[in-house]
Amino acid sequence: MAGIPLFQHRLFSSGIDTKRNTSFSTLNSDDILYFKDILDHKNVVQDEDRLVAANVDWMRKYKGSSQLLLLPKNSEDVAKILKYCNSRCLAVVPQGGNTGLVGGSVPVYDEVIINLSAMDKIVSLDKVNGILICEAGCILENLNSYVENEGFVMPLDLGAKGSCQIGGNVATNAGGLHFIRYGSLHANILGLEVILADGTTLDMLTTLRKDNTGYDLKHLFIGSEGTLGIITKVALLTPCKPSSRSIAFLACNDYICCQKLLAEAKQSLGEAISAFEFMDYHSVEMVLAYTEGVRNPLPASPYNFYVLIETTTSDELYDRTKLEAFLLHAMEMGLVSDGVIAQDLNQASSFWRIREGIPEGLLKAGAVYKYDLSLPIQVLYAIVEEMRARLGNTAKVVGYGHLGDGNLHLNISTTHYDDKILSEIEPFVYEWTAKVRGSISAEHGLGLMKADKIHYSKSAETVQVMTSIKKLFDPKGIMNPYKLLPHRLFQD
Ligand code: FAD
Ligand code: 2HG
Ligand code: ZN
Repeated sequence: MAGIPLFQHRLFSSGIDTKRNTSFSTLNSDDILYFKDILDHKNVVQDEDRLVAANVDWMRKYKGSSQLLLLPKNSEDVAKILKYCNSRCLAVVPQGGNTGLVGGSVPVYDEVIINLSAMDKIVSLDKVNGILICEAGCILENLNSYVENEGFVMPLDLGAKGSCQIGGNVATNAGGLHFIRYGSLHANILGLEVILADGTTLDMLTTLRKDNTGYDLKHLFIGSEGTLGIITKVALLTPCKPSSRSIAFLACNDYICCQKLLAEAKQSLGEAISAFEFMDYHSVEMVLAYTEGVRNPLPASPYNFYVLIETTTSDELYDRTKLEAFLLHAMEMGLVSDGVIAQDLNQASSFWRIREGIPEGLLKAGAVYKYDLSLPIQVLYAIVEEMRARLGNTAKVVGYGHLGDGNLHLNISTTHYDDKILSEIEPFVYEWTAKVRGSISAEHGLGLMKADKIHYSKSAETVQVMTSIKKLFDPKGIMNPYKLLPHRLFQD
């Protein structure tokens, strides 16, 4: 076996303390022979460099010690792999583009990594209804380019689009930048094919808009983070591609102005809004400092908040006139201190680069503690200010996110991970969120990071039902163990 140490007990830089489930087997040479028998040899990866990359997450915060990476080429391969792993009690971690932000996509110990990247075929596009069927390993950006050529767009967009896979998006129920317009994947996914832990294929790959024949099981897999089965195919609705897109980059003096601007935008721009993103001064400072070629389109004098508004319609003149009139009105009302509308596609993408570049800027700045909160809009920024006051100059606290959806990304940037700082942040951030009846995961999921924090957002009875569902679908608990639900619920 490759020389990666096999831990029995792990304490992560994120403060998570867990023990390896002793009922899981460890990989042996017969297992490798079996996988080489059912897959091409090149898709049974034991190469140390590739294992190192597959064992660590995007933030380089969570590291596993898996000694095997499997790359199935089709659903049948996935079914054979899972059936075998289940019979041998070998734990597995499904992996897509490995861009997840909660430590869900990498092993905790020696789980076998099943990466879907070799399953990247488009099956069909119904051009009358805009229904796309594809394999789970298709990269989001590639899917978008494909459907755009046919006059459609993907109903979701995110900064990680160049690497994340549609299967990973479904497994995390990713929200992203156009949620305000197209809603959640629960609204856009029409069908799924899923392989369960024991290798059973659940064919739910329908393309019907309406189907009330019993429980709609596909919804259980949307947001299940690889804990119930592996998503192998996806059928989803792709909206018509809007022919016009306008983008404004605005500055606001305070958070109240941002809120009022959102209310006004909803009133005046209505169904045309496709994004309403906000960034505080500190997050913009972060992206400007760490990303080459990105500059603030507004004059150097710093503003406390920035808002990016995008409208998309089928009429360019209408779109632009509406956004200009709105901007003028917002300035007259004193909600906007300065603002600029993109004059061409280059400028539009440079505005988006500022917003989409924040996670990468934070990554380059050093260690980062990420919190992805759903909060009532009135208090959404208060937690950022409280955290800043609490941490003083030990850390940089930044707040940004999908204001139009009530989703704050609270990020705390430090030079290195430090238990003392973490103890100042947690459980404070979770208790605060629970007190205002928010959610501790708006769109990133729970993964390993928040598996044992679920009770802050879900009642004991709800967690109990979730645990029963997990045990029903995956009685041996081999699917992405230690994630989403508290591990202690599965220990004898
Ligand atoms: P991975 O990271 O590989 O996996 C994520 C989880 O899904 C894991 O638990 C994994 O086990 C499971 N999984 C993956 N594939 C499958 C499958 N086929 N079947 C079953 N389970 C599977 N998220 C948002 O919601 N909104 C954003 O705006 C957003 N922006 C981001 C920007 C950046 C720069 C980055 C790095 C991340 C961002 N994310 C965002 C996080 C988001 O969760 C992921 O980008 C994306 O949805 C994960 O897809 P992936 O293919 O990389 O999945
Ligand atoms: C985004 O909206 C992503 O950019 C990442 O969801 C958020 O880095 C984060 O905290
Ligand atoms: Zn986000």
